[in-house]
Amino acid sequence: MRKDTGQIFRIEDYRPTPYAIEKVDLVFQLDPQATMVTARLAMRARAGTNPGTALVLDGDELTLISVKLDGAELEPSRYQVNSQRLELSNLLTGERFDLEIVTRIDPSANSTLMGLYRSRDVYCTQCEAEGFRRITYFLDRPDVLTVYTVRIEADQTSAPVLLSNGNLVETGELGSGRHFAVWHDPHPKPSYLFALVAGSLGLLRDSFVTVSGRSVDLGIYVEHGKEARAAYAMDALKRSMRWDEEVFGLEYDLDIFNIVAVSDFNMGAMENKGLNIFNDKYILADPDTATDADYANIEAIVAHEYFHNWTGNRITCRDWFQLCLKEGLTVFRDHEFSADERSRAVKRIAEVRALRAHQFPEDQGPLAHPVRPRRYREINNFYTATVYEKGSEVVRMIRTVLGQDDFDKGMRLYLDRHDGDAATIEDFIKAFEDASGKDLGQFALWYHQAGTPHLTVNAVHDAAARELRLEIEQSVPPTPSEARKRLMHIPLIVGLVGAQGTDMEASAIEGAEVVDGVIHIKKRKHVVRFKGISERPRISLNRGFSAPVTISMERDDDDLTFLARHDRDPFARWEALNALLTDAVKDAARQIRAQRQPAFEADLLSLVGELAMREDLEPAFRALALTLPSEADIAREMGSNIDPDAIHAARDMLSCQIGLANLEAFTGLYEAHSDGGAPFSPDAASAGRRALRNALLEHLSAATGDPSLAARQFAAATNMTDLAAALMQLAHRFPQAVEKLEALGTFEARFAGDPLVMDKWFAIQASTPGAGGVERVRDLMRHPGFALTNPNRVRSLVGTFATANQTGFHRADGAGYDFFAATVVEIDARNPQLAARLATAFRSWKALEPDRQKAARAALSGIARNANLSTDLRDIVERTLA
Ligand code: 0A1
Ligand code: ZN
Repeated sequence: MRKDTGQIFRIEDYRPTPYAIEKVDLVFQLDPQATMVTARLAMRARAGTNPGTALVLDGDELTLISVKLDGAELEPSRYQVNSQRLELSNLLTGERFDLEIVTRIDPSANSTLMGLYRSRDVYCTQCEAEGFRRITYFLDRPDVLTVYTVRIEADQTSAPVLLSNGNLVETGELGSGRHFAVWHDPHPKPSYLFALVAGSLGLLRDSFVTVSGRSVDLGIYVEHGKEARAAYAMDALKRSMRWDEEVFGLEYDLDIFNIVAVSDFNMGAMENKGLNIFNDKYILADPDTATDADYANIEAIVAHEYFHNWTGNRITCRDWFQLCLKEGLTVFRDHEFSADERSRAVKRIAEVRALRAHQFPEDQGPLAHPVRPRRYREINNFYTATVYEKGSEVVRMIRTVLGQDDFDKGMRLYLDRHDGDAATIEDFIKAFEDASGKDLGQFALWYHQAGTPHLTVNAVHDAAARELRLEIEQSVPPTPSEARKRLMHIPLIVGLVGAQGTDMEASAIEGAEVVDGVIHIKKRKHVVRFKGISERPRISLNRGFSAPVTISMERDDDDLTFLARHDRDPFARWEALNALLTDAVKDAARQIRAQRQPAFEADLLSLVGELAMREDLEPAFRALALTLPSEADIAREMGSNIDPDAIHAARDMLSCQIGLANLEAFTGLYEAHSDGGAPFSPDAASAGRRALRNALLEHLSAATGDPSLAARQFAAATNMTDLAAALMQLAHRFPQAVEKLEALGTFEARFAGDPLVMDKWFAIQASTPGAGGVERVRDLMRHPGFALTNPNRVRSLVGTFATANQTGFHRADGAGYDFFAATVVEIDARNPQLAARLATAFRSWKALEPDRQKAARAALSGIARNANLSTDLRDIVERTLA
């Protein structure tokens, strides 16, 4: 494993390399334990580089075999080498020179899943962010772009498929059962976009004709026998290609686009030029094995990786501090794609729920960092919700601030001006400034300043003056490394809802710049006056979630109820209901902690029922209305002194009360939404109906305390969505019932041979509430279907336990923390990235009640005491503890 040097990388230290690489020829002689890699680099000294300047190439766990300079083997005295770097000092060559470097690597022993490794006998690569240096010594940084030609030699029987980036130029036989293929990628690219795949794989083929009439061969490579399960991903790919042409004017630029699905992958997928590599979880789907959520994820991730071809590949990042340049923008693009393909309203609510669940805790805890960070110790730890999801929100806000037309012009200018560049966030912002003529100086703080801004809003209606005054005050809480914050530019969309439920129009608005309904908050305090408002309106705040902020405002339950019924903005309508539900659970949890019996307002129970029944609303929205805030959502909203047991009990009681108050109506609605044996379709409308029915199942099961409805659904289910939802109710709500035991057994017997489906079985059990979670998860780690070496298995069992089992992980005696900490350390020895990511589950430990805080600190300190931690894990643990 790479040794922890403790080095901190700083943005201000950026310098271009003294040498450029004009082209590279790579030859891979693949062998499971001893792959030989020959890299021929055509080097050029950049203007201004002094003769003799050292060339320092990055490496990681490499064995060097030989180095040649301009064809002549170099004496070992002419270079310094260790497994981390190769330095050629006193490089007295001409402006141009050739280097040939031969290294040997062992893909079978590579358990980090970075560089060249094996996943079920398939050779594959992962090079972002710094994996290419595990293949050969190189200038392994994103601002070194070069043209790659790749020759792959391998055993013909075990590796009939040989793939790399770009276009296939030659194939042939080598004798002794070996063959080769040569790939050439004409587009200069950084090393992190290099990819190679070799193995025995099944293929689903298709083709796509681009807007200018070029035909592109499409291929999705999967495990043999699973080709049919790639059909949905292929469909999503073709829709993505068309959408990017129509909406962003961006056409694909090679003759081939391949995707490979592998079983062992640290993240979701990777956008390597012309050869995307995917975690198979985000490719494989059919009705029997994939849920509606799986289908939606596949569509979104296939689109995301494809969209990177322009935002990421054609225009890449100058350095890793600029990661959000490609990720925030590409997430924004995939969100827009899904919104167009599905329901925009429902998609937006889902995005906000995810942002609050993943990014808000990050921004409000010890791991907070700006969307564009200025320092890092381990770049792998910056593939975060802040860089991705908040980064996307910032792009969305640019659109809100500029309006669609200027946003489109700015995008066009950015794409034209920087095609082929390794760019920065400053370049990105400048393109929008130049295109719109607007100053985004203050707005740019969204990239530079960590923390979730907070708005305090106070509304005063003056009937005599026919005026509504909104006093809006902003603050940004301190975060690690930034105690003082500057004032932000926050685009806030506000609606004033009149007694008829329609929006009231003000005759004039003063006190802030208001353009097309967007209030531009720029000062610490604004008093915004809406003129000509004779009756008291209900205030619909932050419509469409126009800014990723938290807001406090006194609003009584009647106003929220009114907005939940009438607001024309679907996000704000959901938000009003969500606020009511969150407050109800918070209050109930406090009662329980004080040993008192909580009670819920009858009006709230019937409001939920009413929204669930509203035929004018789409089923997916009604399902969201029925979905209570999660236990983690409630904990986040409570902020401090958190007792997960009380929250769990309170939330459960509310579900039971909602079910009881609407028993008949919900039962009828549940029956009415049975699919009646109709063939499965993964489209959004059908998925919405299933979501509604499964949300009803939850409240009905809670209300009746009877497992039979879930058991019946389990027996009758004709698709994985309904099957898994039923199994979850049985497992989570009826731990003692025979129906639960039977269902778990049936599921296991039916899917034992399908690891991706078994992940659902593991996850459902890992998230089963109660103190027994630790023991259950520990037992399941011995299940033959489990493997500590496979990231998907680890995430579904160990990861789900720590992030989705509040009562198990946060067990009062600290056993959950201790078990988890020990497991993370064990994983770290093999796969540092995976271990570090898991360990972020501790990030909100300071919000817990004092006893749990103590236990969590002890577990974290225990991890930190290990002498041999990876840089990845040490970085997370030390920042979390600080
Ligand atoms: N660029 C990819 C994410 C990614 C990052 C690092 C990886 O290393 C294991 C893999 C993938 C994306 O945004 O999809
Ligand atoms: Zn991405």
